[in-house]
Amino acid sequence: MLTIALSKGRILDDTLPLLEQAGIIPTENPEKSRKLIIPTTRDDVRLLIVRATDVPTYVEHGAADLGVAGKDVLLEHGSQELYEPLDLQIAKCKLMTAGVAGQAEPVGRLRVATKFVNVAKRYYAEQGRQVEIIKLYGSMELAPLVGLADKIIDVVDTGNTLRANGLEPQDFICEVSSRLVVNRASMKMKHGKIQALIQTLSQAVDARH
Ligand code: PRT
Ligand code: MG
Repeated sequence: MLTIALSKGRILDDTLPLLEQAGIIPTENPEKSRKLIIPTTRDDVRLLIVRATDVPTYVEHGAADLGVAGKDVLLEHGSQELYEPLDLQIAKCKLMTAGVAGQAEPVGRLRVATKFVNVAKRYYAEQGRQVEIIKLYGSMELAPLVGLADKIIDVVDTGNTLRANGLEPQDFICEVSSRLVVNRASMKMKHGKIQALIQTLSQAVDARH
């Protein structure tokens, strides 16, 4: 059995067409179903529906053999334990800093609100900049508007969410796309099956570009 961890929303939407190329089609709609373990048309493959940020954890511990996670999530999770054999080139966006449009930088220590605490620490350490990181779980755009922070670090696609809140994208941190991740032990124990899947997915990705 191969177990694949996926999150609902854009990753699921963009991954299902790729999995279909490998004959893997969920037997019920994962977006609608309340089930968290979804069988597929291949009786040796099942899907686990988990939070986007939990995908690396399931795969690292071997509760899932494979998963699909954003590079932002992987950078923040920071595991050396995962193989990352394929860029699926889906759910693309950028990790950026953002702040109130037209507002000057504070002179002293910068306060940065984000759910990407580890990414933020690394980024500002590289810049040699003293910062106070404020951990948030969502609605980051609010923080600079109410004086909780000077800036945020978040993923940005169109920038519409920032602009709608009077913020502007500022410094580019890195490009983000979703990656196939594989558990190390699974890669050894189920090598044939996993290699075949990686190959099929890789061809499906190439065909789309
Ligand atoms: O929602 P949940 O808290 O469970 O987790 P999540 O937000 O991490 O999951 P999800 O499904 O929203 O995102 C999964 C992955 O999609 C992320 O880890 C990214 O790798 C990728 N991705 C691609 C994005 C976006 N584009 C994106 N635009 N993730 C989030 N956004 C947000 C962005 O933060 C902004 O608030 O969508 C909003 C709209 O973006 P704009 O710039 O187009 O306005
Ligand atoms: Mg979300």
